[in-house]
Amino acid sequence: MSLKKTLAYIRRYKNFLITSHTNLEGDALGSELAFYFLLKKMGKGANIVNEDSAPLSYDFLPGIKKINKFTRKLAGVKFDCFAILDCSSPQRCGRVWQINTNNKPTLNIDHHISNKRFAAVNWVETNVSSCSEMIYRLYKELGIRFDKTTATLLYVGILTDTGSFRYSNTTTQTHKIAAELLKYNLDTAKIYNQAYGNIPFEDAKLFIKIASKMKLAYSGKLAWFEIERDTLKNKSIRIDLTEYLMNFARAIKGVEVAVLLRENLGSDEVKVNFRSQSKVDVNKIASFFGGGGHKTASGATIAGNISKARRKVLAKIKESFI
Ligand SMILES: [Mn+2]
Repeated sequence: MSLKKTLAYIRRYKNFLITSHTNLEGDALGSELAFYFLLKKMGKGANIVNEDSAPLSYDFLPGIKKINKFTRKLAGVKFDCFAILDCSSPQRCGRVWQINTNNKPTLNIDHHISNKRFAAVNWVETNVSSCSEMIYRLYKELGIRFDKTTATLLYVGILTDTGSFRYSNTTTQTHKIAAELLKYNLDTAKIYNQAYGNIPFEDAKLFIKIASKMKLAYSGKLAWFEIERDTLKNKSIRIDLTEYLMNFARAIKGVEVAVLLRENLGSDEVKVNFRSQSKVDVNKIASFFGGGGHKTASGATIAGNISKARRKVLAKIKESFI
């Protein structure tokens, strides 16, 4: 139903503004760029504007230079349809959401279970691995051919959102799509190394420093870390530190939930990331704190200092183990 409306919007409008969530990662960037190229192949205009800049580790993505970080100048960009990808709520777009002062039609394409259905057209599929899988579907429905660039972008989106095809969101369909994308001459070993290798030694040391302070609770079912404000001050980190830490914690025997608490630079807030093996629904836990995400991966921002946030979060998670 909403796929039909999505296709109608894509056919009807001529100039698109594309955005995604803050803390950009592979699926957000891959689906934005693949959607951008889809529109270009249809002869339409498109601009990508995000609240945040793309992490340096995604420099290798074809077309990455098309991605703009929000500035006042970009607030004047012309568009007749506003597409928000891989993003569950307007708050997660940051200031980009406010560009739409003339209330142009909004289109939300997303796979988060916590999606707020905030746009005029909401195409939300919570059983697919990634937003990139949905963009793949658009190419198919619209009869637009893939090429090496677009196949790479969608493959990277799927690769990163499935944790390299190992999370429970990986389906038969996910593998079928990946198999088709591989036909476009993709060097999967090279892509994997670009996405997960190339770790600067400074980043590795930072990872070790934080990981060495990991703690277990609730009979080893919870692993948690903290990153204090000063740890990341004046550091430019290339890797997705959260992903590395969470995957490390989740791989430990007996751990069912992993939590990372990070003091925000410049404000009295704590950003909390949650990961679960499968049993515990961390979307529910993050939603309790005003955030959201997926059943096995979610996040929230909690006001106050880190020790208060830690007490609240640990108490809430305890309920899942009783
Ligand atoms: Mn995603």
